[in-house]
Amino acid sequence: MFGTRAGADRMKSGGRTTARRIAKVLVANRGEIAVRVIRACRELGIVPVAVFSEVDRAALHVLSADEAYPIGPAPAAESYLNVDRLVGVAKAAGVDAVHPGYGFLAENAAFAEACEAAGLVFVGPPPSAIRTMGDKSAARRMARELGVPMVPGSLAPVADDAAARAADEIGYPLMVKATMGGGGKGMRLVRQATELDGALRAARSEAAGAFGDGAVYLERYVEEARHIEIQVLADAHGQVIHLGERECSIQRRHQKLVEECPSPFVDAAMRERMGQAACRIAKTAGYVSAGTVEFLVDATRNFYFLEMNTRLQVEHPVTELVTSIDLVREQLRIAAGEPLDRTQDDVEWRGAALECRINAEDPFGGWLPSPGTITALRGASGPWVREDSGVYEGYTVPGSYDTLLAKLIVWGADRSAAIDRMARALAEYKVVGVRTTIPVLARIVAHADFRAGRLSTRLLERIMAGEVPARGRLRPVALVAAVLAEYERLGRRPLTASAPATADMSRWSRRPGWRSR
Ligand code: MV4
Repeated sequence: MFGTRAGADRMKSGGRTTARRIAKVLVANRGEIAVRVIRACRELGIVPVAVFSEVDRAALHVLSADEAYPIGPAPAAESYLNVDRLVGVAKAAGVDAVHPGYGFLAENAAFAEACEAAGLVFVGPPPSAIRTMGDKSAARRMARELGVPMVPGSLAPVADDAAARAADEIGYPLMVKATMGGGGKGMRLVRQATELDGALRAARSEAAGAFGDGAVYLERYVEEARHIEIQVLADAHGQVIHLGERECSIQRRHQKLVEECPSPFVDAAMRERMGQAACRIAKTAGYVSAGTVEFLVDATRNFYFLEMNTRLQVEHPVTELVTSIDLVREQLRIAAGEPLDRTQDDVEWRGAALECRINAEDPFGGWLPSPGTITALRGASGPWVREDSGVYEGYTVPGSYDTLLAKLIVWGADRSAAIDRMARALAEYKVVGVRTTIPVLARIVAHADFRAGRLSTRLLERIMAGEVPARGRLRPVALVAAVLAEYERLGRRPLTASAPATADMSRWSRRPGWRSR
């Protein structure tokens, strides 16, 4: 449909669709997700256009696009969050549409509106759907009206003087959550009534700082909860399908490290029920494009609606590998007014996929960001390994943005095969010059509890404390990955036979002083 006459013909024929030919797209983002969107554009014959801040002139997404435009200084507020600048560049470049990626302006209704007002297609949901779901109270009321299970709590934001009574009705422990928040910001656990005032104050000030709105609501705390989300796809013609769940296996302070599809906790019947609930929520919100409905799942498999993310998510590739559906391609097709090309019955789930996030952070040094020049880089590849990267050897990771460098995504016939493959891929992956999360990821996939699908919130703490998995229960491939990672962490030379005389392998070993860069 892209790069052909078909879209234009449909528009001329005056059918009920609002088909628009999309020939050129502005990618309003940076890093790996900008590269990911550019790849989808290429496969569809769409001309990709990049934008860059002053420190991103030589970034991979800029090198990957056909055209690239400067949008301002390094701070995101002056570049990647600058609505007027982005819309101005989009018009000057003559694009038909704008893809926001994730983060930055992806869930900003005003940006979607500004695009539409300028005659540009926003590759995402309508502004009204972004607004409804951005307000967690409104989203909760909608879910409640649909009869979707929810954690007991307040449906409207609570005032300070009404909070104590509302809290007594809900019962302790409970959570204070930012109405305009999401992803854990402006969220506090309250174990007993004496902690309520302090938690309210802390959540309100964090929410006011992060979202410009200090409104909060209360929710009963679900112990030992799992965080499971459903991917949905909705077209502009009222069709909504779900692509099953993802589970964030391991996270730290709401930063995800490992994600997977399917969840080891979800069976076909539960997937069907959660999927139907997610589709009903999306449909009622007038949702269009790819979106994600988040649920909490308790120990006895009851699920509760949490919130809807109105964007493409970082972890979308695990769903792509298991369903064989290219989510960015579908977003672009949907934005062009195309109907979904399959029904719910056509969606099939095959095997298992895992994603590990490789961040430029020092997990053994307080997880501090580790910007700097990547002096040596060897990615992972081979059968059923996908690397979505935003960096290259010689690239200098700026300190101004999120630390995500790349994502390693693998597919296996089952979860166990995928874990073995991830261990192998992590053992291949080498980054020199900046510290990364790779050693921790290698420990995670080597851990018996992770392999058994026991994904408790305390697992990462135990792994970081250096707990050694039970003897004899470790798969050799995972053992190799973990040992290699440990050797590198300790600054030892790799355990290899002597290298060919002609090859300079020295940069692969971390020489004393590399820390100082
Ligand atoms: C909760 C919860 C327990 N009870 N809500 C985490 C991300 C954000 N979207 C919501 N989160 C939670 N909400 C209630 N009512 C526990 C979490 C939570 C969590 C859930 C699953 C897996 C890991 C977690 C880590 C921290 C908090």
